[in-house]
Amino acid sequence: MPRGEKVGLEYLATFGGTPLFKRPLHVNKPWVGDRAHFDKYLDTAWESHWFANDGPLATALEQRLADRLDVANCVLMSNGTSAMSLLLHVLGISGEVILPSFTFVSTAHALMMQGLQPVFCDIDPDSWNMSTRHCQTLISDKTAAIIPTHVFGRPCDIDGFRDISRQAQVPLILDAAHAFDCSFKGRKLGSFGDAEVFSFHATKAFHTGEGGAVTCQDDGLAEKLRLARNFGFVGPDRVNGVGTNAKMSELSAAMGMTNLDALDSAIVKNKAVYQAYAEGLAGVPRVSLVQYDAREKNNYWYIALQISPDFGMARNTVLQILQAENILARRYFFPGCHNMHPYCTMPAGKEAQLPNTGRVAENCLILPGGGSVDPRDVATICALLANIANNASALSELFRNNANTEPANC
Ligand code: T4K
Repeated sequence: MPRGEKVGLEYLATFGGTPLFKRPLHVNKPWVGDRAHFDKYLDTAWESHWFANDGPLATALEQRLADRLDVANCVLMSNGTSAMSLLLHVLGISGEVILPSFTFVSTAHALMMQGLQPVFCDIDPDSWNMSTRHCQTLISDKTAAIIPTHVFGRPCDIDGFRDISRQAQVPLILDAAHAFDCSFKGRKLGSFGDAEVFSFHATKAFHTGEGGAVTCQDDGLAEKLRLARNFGFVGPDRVNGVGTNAKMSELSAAMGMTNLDALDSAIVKNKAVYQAYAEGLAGVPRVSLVQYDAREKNNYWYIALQISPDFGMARNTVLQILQAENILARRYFFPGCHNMHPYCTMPAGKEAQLPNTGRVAENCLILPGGGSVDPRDVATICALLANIANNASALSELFRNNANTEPANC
């Protein structure tokens, strides 16, 4: 019997039983490539004493990433949020920007810091990506750009957004933070829209510890980004405009080179873990696992679940039970950006009508995934979820009198 099938509910850790896992299982625990490769790359920085400012490792990594994604330019940055901020800055736009509320809050913050107004758009209930239909209704003469996210690596409706952005004559920026090495119509993400923005944070499918990039086909845009990430320097003592420090260090680039060497085998492992979940959850009632289009390239990094509203127990109670067992599931992206400060106090948040965002944010759960999870542990997690699902009503009864102590966001 898989260990998750604790026979009596009283053995659950939330009721004082021993947790199923001795050590916490994190969502998106970083994976790493070969230590010997890392040492070799670090040695080059160590020996040359070159650690920053367009060093040889960062320059080589940019070229390898551009080749891998089949895009003309990859401009590395210190993280995904700086990449987005700098892109907004060099585009020189002003006004409103349409983005999903069901995404990481960094994009809304980047807009605010560039003096732009976020306009939150609802998602499609099946893909969880920004809805083209709703986006169309939000376009106005103040719209300055559109920024959909490829949520959990599944491409948004790129063709639909391209049409909308062309008609409105505004840039289309794609947030590809989750989507490294994923494809749309057989082509890797990175070359669509006016630009795509990646995060290479440690918790991403491909990472550099901290890092990010803007990819684009336009050489002029790439050049502006390269200057702006280095204070606008066009040569020693010569600055041509406002810039910042958003450069990637050679240490991060060494991590990136190492992980790129190992990425193919890492994705094979991610897929095995995803498939173990797909098999383990197949018979579990009223939960559905996010599906990846097998005709496309996927990184299989996110294990995203939807708990059906008729599950018999609130998603937050499921989360509480899992966490007590040391399965540190997360609620990305709860409660949706429009329900977070400061957006919930602004008309952009208060007046937003986003029913699908609300439903998905209330019912989603992200489970530990990626190659650092042992597929046998996946069997245990799935058996526990089956046990919870099959006893949801009885368990809910036990939780009924628990006060909800979570403070409201707004
Ligand atoms: N757009 C989208 C769609 C994004 O998802 C993100 C970032 C961005 C843009 C912005 O890109 P960056 O500026 O971050 O490059 C985490 C990540 O920090 C963030 O990068 C990510 N999205 C977001 C979805 O998740 P938190 O606040 O949830 O992080 P934290 O510290 O709670 O860690 C998440 C889990 O990973 C925990 O279970 C702990 C585990 N973990 C974390 C780190 C850093 C590890 O096991 N090892 C580690 O080294 O934001």
